[in-house]
Amino acid sequence: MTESELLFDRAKKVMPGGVNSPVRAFNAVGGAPRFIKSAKGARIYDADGREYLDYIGSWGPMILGHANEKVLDAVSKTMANGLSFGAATELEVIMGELITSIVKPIEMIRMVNSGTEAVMSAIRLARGYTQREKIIKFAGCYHGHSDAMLVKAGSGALTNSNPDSSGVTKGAAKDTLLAQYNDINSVAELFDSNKGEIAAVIVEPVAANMGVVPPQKGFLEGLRKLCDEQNALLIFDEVITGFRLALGGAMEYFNVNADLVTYGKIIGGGMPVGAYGGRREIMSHVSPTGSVYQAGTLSGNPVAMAAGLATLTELKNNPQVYTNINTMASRLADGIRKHTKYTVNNIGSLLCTFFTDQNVYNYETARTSDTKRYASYFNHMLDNGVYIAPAQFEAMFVSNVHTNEDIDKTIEIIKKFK
Ligand code: KE4
Repeated sequence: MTESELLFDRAKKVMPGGVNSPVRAFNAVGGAPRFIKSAKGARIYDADGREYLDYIGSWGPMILGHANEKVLDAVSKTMANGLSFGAATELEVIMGELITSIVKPIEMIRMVNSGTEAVMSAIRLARGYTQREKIIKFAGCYHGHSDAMLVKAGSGALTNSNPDSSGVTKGAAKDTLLAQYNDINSVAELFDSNKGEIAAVIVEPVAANMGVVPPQKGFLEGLRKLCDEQNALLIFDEVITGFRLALGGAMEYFNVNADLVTYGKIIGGGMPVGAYGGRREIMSHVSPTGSVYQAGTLSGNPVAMAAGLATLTELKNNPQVYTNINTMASRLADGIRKHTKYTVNNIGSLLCTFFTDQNVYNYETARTSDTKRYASYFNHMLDNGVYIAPAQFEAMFVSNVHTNEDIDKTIEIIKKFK
């Protein structure tokens, strides 16, 4: 048995499915998940010392690559002063000033510890601010695992066939209305049949949890218009797209402003960080200045802030990162299209190969994918030293330390997949 298999046997005795997050399990692709021992740049190394070219990057945070010197240096310097105080620190102020200086529509921000917490808090704020209760989400979009969001959710919920999780009560889910991604009429119909009751529409501006599904022309603009007409808030869940699609995220990339934005992943540089932000007149409703309560022991943790600040500062000072990662991702997508008959969606540094011959533009079309074929593809890539998502309904992430040689090597390996 390999070290990963031995570790997996032990893990299954003490953790559900042997993992601390279902998407890490290999249920959809078979075999034991690889237990990772270290990582550097675009490569990860498993417990058996095997090297993999990594296109997950911890599900998005590692846009600068693993173990970036500047990030590690910032973390080690900060942790020498203590790990957590449960009190305000200068680093949180610097983080707030940096994000609000980069993302103009955000005047105030609150740090939390995960994307789930960011979304859960933003939903509560939208309801408190509008005094309305209903929320529109899109089938196949994943916004973390808070109860109200586990309705036709994507990512691991979709992969493991529980998009409507058990344990979520009817009461918790009754105010979550479902629309279809890229179908603005499905949203208009919900507004019409729930007049004056909808607090917000939450959307992944690029859906990346049913595989990668970019917004069609006019979709995001249409959501903006409907929310303005109906006095509802538009929430962009930018946990994946934030600081990835552009420094200013999807709002900059598509030139559409949301009222609230949620972040995770990249803003923590690999440490547990989430955040939500928006206009001052909305954010001022958050405790302690307002009546919407939200709190967290480790929110704005100094060590996590140091990792996030080092990452965002590097991105701000090196705008060519975006051209670099987008060009490489586009080359990879073209290479896969050239050598397979499958649908490849790519936007920015995100891409996904759908094992279907149909265009994939929403939950229904994403689900035409042959997940068994994807499993064979995954294992072909893994056996050849390339680490992609162990599930069809996820994304590939290209980092700034992937090279053209890496892309060429990946395409060569894909060419051999039969
Ligand atoms: P976290 O709570 O996992 O930090 O963030 C939840 C979340 C919210 N919104 C979007 C758009 C997200 O993609 C996520 C989390 N993404 C998954 C990967 N598809 C995280 C991986 C995991 O669950 O382990």
